[in-house]
Amino acid sequence: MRGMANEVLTETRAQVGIVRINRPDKLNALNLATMDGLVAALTGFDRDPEVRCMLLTGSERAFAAGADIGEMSDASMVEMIRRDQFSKWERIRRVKKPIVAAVSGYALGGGCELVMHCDIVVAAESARFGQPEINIGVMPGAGGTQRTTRSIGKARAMDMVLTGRMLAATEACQAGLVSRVVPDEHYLDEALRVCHELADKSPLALQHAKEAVLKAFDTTLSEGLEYERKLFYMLFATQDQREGMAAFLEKRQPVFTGK
Ligand code: CO8
Repeated sequence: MRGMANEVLTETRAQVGIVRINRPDKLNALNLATMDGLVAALTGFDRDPEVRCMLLTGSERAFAAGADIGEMSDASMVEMIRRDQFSKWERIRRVKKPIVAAVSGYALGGGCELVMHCDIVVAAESARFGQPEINIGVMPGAGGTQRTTRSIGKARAMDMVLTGRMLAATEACQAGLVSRVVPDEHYLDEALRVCHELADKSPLALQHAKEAVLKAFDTTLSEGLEYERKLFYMLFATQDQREGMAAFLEKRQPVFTGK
């Protein structure tokens, strides 16, 4: 793969921006350099008009086993505040194009939280998900108490966050943390297939749809419905809406240009 920083590798394949976390010896623990690399890769692809969606993956043994514990173990509260690591996570949260996670091995702590920053999650059967921070005397800090609760409900979120127990891929899928589980050897192919499928759709419709779904995490139902309606109306100002509906009526495949 073409590089950015060594910790994060990037590559483009037919309008899909591929981002790979590359610290396999450390189970892809997310140190500061890796987080910088991730932000640069994802925001770079978000700005690139040739890219329509992103695939985020790790290695076979680990998507990411959490924040780098060695980098945090001696830090004071003031030092942690000064590092302001969460502004990087905020930046990833604001990525507009869809991100598909291809997860194999461990997705723990910050790794599981990173999965929850993605939009569609494809997991290998042997993938494991967890928020084990409680076992090292802390708690989740990059959304692990909030996004788990909203996506899998209080009972399961409490179980994960308070016990640190790992969920197997099928359990994570049943709970709603993951959307597809495939045999280990197919997880990357399947995620890439999803990406290519997304790349053929209207990029503006995708971005608006992503924004609307994420709004549901953040607002009341009536405000969310209002927001959805406005985004829906806005799409009628695009050529892609004309093209999509005309193609349906003419019984042909649409060609979306992002205009
Ligand atoms: N940080 C640093 N190094 C790690 C981490 C990690 N999170 N996880 C694994 N490693 C390293 C190990 O130290 C080891 O390095 P070395 O070979 O140099 O000793 C190497 O990766 C391989 O790991 P193991 O030998 O431990 O492999 P095992 O197969 O025996 O065990 C486990 C795999 C179960 C995944 C085990 O490595 C483990 O428990 N890892 C830690 C998991 C964890 O606690 N994660 C949560 C971290 S805290 C967090 O994520 C807070 C997020 C807050 C938001 C982020 C902003 C700061």
